[in-house]
Amino acid sequence: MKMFCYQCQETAKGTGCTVRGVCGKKEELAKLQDLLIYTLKGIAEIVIKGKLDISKFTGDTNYKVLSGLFMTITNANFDENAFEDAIKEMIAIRDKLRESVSIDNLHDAATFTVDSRESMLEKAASVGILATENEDVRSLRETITYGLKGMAAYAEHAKNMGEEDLAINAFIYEALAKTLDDSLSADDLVALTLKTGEYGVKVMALLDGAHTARFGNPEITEVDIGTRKNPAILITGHDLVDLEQLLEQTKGTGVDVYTHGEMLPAHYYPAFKKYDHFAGNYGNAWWKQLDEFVSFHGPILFTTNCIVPPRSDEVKSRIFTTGSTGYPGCKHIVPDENGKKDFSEIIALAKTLPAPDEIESGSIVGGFAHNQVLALADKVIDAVKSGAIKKFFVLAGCDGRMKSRTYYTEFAQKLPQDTVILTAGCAKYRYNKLDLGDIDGIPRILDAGQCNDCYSLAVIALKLKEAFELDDINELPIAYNIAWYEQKAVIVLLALLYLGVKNIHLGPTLPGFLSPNVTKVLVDKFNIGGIDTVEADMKMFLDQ
Ligand code: SF4
Ligand code: SF3
Repeated sequence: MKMFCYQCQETAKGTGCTVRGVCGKKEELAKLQDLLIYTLKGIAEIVIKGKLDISKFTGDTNYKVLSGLFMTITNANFDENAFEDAIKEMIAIRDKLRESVSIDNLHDAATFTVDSRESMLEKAASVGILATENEDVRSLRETITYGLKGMAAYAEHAKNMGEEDLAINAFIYEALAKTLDDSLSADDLVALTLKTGEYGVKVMALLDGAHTARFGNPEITEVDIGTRKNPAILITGHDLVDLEQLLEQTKGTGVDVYTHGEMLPAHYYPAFKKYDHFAGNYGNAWWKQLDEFVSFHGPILFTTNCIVPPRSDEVKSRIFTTGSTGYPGCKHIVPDENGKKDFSEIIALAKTLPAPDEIESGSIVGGFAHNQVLALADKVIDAVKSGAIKKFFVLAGCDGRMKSRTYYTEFAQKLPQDTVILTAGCAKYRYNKLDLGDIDGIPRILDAGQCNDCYSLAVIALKLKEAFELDDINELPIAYNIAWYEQKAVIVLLALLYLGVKNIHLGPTLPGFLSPNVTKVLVDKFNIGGIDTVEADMKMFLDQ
């Protein structure tokens, strides 16, 4: 076996990528990612055993740990050199921390040494996922680690806006350290998995607060999906601070800015409406980029996942990365000491390239985050009471390449007229351009935003529970049919479980990292299920 990775939904045969990732990740990259995670666990062990006060850390150590986790998320970073540099940097930080305390019996992760790429690869071969022999312990350790990756991504976004909650960083250290601890039982790790969900809620609340404080509350917005005549830049990923800087720097240059994939919800924020050159959304979810980037013609800025290895050098020459993303041969833009990123090279390139080809026209409507939906609460509650709305369906999460995901389009199309879809994340592209009409003026698809805005859906559910004076969130007429792909979806799922949501159906396949016994625990405790045919599932959900 050359490598082993089973962290995403598209893992080979549903069990693990062993030769090369379906995502395009090669053996060397997979191993460097394994070693980076191992190094971060070593740092965590020193922090926990040494009882270090993380609020006293200098030099952005806490942020760098978040970034280290973030860059290993599926499709975030394909640049081996970036991982080699990160490993070296984290080992230097680890060794400095270790020198500041005196602790006996540290784990190898806190002490190992490597001095070259070769030695890194050699070390990585013995510290990957399969180093944990017990299948259930491995499954739980990985579930926690993937949840932490998603948590780190959201914490990093918040920190980019100057917001942090050190209790979240402290939990990340605690949980990472515990994934090295052989004395913990499977039950201990189940408890830690649920605690990861608790911190998942906290981090999404933190990010929601940071976004809305800085950019305002998302509001109902019609987003153009056609094109204009000017040269343009396409921005994708989830980082709204990068978008803000790009919009500022493109002002008055004659270059338009379009969003792709998970950047679409940026249009819903009041702060971005003032930019006339913020033209609209181009294309669909991440996996369609291979075709859509060709017809876009202009430069593309990746702020976070999901990158698909480009097919041609022409497209590659137009790709720029920043933050935790990276791709070999593509220019990576780093901030200066004040956090400012210089996008002038991207803007200059845009001016030399043709305007995008129009691939569709019209508009889509979104902006139904918690504040906007709660502003409509009376209307929504009346519609439920009168029976005009029988059920809400949370169809949120990630999109992906698998053909079986046409299930979600068909499911949305076949839902009865008295149902409303609540969505967030790039999963929405499977149905957000369908004309499903409205119920007494309430659109039948309510898009709350990015994957992290699944938090909004939880807030809406909790408020409805209060409004209907129910004891249990599961008594609400809400069904959860969630699509997942990468590790942010893992933290969203764990957060929903922590909030007590039961009967979640997860598709298009259940995670390969869940062992049969761990799956059984989730079924017994939360009645989690997979998906079947559209007809069978529709009947099952509507009978609930
Ligand atoms: Fe395979 Fe997914 Fe891992 Fe890529 S991220 S190597 S597709 S399991
Ligand atoms: Fe999508 Fe990659 Fe998960 Fe933010 S952009 S939801 S998959």
